[in-house]
Amino acid sequence: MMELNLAEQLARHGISRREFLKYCSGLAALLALPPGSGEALADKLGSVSKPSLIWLSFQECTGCTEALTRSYSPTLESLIFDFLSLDYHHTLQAASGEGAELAREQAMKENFGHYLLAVDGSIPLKDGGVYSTIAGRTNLDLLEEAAKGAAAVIAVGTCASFGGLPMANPNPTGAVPVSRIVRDKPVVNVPGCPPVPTVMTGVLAHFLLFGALPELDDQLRPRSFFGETIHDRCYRRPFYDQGKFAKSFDDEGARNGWCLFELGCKGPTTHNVCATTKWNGGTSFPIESGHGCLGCSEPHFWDAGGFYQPLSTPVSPLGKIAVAAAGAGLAAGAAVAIANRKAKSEARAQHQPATVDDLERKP
Ligand code: FSX
Repeated sequence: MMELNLAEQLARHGISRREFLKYCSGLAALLALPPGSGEALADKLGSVSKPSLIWLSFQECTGCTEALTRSYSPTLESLIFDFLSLDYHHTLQAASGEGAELAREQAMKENFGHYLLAVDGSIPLKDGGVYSTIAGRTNLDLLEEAAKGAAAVIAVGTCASFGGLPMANPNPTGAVPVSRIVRDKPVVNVPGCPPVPTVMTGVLAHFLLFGALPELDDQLRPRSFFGETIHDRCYRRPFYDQGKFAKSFDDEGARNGWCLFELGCKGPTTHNVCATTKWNGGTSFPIESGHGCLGCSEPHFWDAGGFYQPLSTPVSPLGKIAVAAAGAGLAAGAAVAIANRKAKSEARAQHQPATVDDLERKP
């Protein structure tokens, strides 16, 4: 039977050309493509054939897959995800046991050099990697084998990108992120615990369109999605600039929708698109629900000093400047920008992923 391309499959699922164009225009804007490129993107994306995607799950909670597949239904994002040839995925595959492992080996062999490898979860290295094994093989062994034939590797979620919860102090399994293991293939980090589904599918769409990963920042994150902080685009930002802060979750400030900075919001030091794309089809995001950002897409967020502690001592000394500046009605935005730079530089010092130069080295 002739294989349908993406546009034909979307039509079969009742997605009109108009809806597809709308999605592509939004995606083009998120990917920072030139204005008006939505239609070209739709034409190209609509005609791609299905590349093989092999998805390995290591030390994680399955939240990343849940976020991607259950965000709301049916979504264009999830349909695009479906139209990759998903040849191996623990949670989603029908096969099990030896049959599943054979499918993985066959997909790697048949698509060597061309398949996409997605990894969620961190990799335990302590005690020979015994803390997480699949079919009797360590995560490290499976990752090294699968990375050899991959065109690119996508680290899905904060665990795969930065170590996440498994790597939190005292890191009992010796967990490390994907970029500490894979050094000779393009690696993109899509952090978030879990990551925003639109970002995940945006990275996949970029690869389908251009055969390459999008431009990355110094943490190997797609610059177009992680170039700004939550705080930069937060709808509560005017209250921050006016020095209007909720002091508790049930005070008058909270009821008035004032800034959650003093309740521990990590928006000023967290890079992600939650404030613009939001979750569940653009319905809401944590800050809109009345809870501060936890900073889940940044390195070391579990160890960063408490979810409900304001960005001040001892985590980020410059957070103090932000609070003081806001309180004094000074240039709080400038103070936060300084705090951001300091936080980034501290994060870089602690976390040393492959460099962008590494990514440009072809296999
Ligand atoms: Fe980690 Fe993902 Fe958080 Fe969970 O696969 S990023 S614990 S949402 O599941 O890896």
